[in-house]
Amino acid sequence: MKRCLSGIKPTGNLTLGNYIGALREFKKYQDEYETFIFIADLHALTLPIDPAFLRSNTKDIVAFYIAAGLDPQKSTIFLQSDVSAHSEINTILENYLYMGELSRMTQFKDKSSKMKHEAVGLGIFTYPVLMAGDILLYNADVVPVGDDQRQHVELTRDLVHRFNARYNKEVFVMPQAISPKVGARIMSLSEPTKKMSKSDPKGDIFLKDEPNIIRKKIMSAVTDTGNEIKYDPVNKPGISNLLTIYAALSNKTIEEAEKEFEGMSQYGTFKKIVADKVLEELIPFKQRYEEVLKSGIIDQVLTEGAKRASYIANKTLRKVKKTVGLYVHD
Ligand code: ATP
Ligand code: LTN
Repeated sequence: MKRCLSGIKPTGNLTLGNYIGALREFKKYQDEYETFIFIADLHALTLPIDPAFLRSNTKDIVAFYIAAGLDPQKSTIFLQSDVSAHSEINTILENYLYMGELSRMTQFKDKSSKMKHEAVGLGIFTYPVLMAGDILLYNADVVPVGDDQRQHVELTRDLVHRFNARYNKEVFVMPQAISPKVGARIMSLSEPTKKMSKSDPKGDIFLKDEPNIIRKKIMSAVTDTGNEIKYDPVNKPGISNLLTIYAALSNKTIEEAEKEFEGMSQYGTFKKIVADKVLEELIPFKQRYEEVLKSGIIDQVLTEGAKRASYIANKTLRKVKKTVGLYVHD
C-alpha cells in the first residue's frame, strides 16, 4: 500500500486556509493510502512560542484532525516529538542539504525578514531539513499540502535524488506534493494579495471563531470597487478569494461557482451566500471538535500513534544509518 504523510505545525489557531488547503484533504487519502498525519510540534519551536499555548494548541489540532474525519483506526495520528527518529534523522540529513538552497526558501525569507529586531534562530533556517526527514522516515509517496509548502517538498525531492545517487541505491522513496485543485492558497480577507496565515492573524477566519464573528469577517472582507462576481486574482483579488472559498467548500470548480453568480451585481448578497456556506461547514465541524475534546480519547490516540509511527520511523532510520556507514549493532 502506498503511503501518505502530512502535518500541521501548532504555531497558532488554525484558520480556514489550513482547513481548505490541508486539514479537509487528509481524510480523502486514508482509505487508499497508509496514512500518517502528525503534529509538527518541533517545527513550532522555530519561532518563539508560549509553552502553555503550544501544549493546548497541540491537543486542539489532534481534535481537529479527528473532527475532520481522520479515523485513528485507519490513520496513524502522532506527535513529531514523540518519535525521536525525527531528531536523529535530522542530524544525518543536515549534511545533504546546502546553505544556498535553504536560504532560497520563501518561508525562511518571509519569516526572517519580518524579524527586524530579533535574532533569527537557526531552526527557522534549517526547517526544511526537519521537514524532509518527516517525509522520508515514512517513505511517503504523497504529501498533501497547501501551495506554500510545495517548495519544501520539492527540496525533499532534490535530497532524495542526491542521497540515492550518492549511495547508489533506492534508500528513500520519491515523495510527491499534492494540493487541492481549488483552495491551495486561501488569501487574507483584509489583504487579499497575502496568504491567510495563522501566525499573521489579520484577515483570518479561525476555525474556533464564533459564527457571528465569522459572518462579520466575511461581510467586511476587502473587495474592489466594481460589482461583478468574477475570478480575476490580479484585478479582483478579494472577490476571487471569496469565490475560491465558496467553490472549495461546495466541491465545485471556479468556473461552476462563477456561473452560479453570473448576473449578480451586489457584493453584499454574494458575501452573505459565502458566509452561509462557510458556516454550514464550520458549525458542525466545530461541534465535532468539541465532542472529541470532551470524549477524552486524545492521549490514547497519541500513545497508540506514537507506537505505530516509531516502529516505521526506526526501521527507516536504521537503514539510513547503515547506508551512511554508522555502525549499527544489536
Ligand atoms: P504559519 O503562519 O505558522 O506559517 P500557516 O497558517 O501557514 O502557519 P502551516 O502550519 O504552515 O500554516 O500549514 C499547515 C497546512 O495548511 C500546510 O499544508 C499549508 O500549506 C496549509 N495552508 C496554510 N495556509 C494556507 C492557506 N492560506 N491556504 C491554503 N492552505 C494553507
Ligand atoms: N512545514 C509544514 C508542516 C510540516 C509538514 C511536514 C507537512 C512539517 N513537516 C511534512 C507535510 C509533510 C507546514 O508548515 N505546514
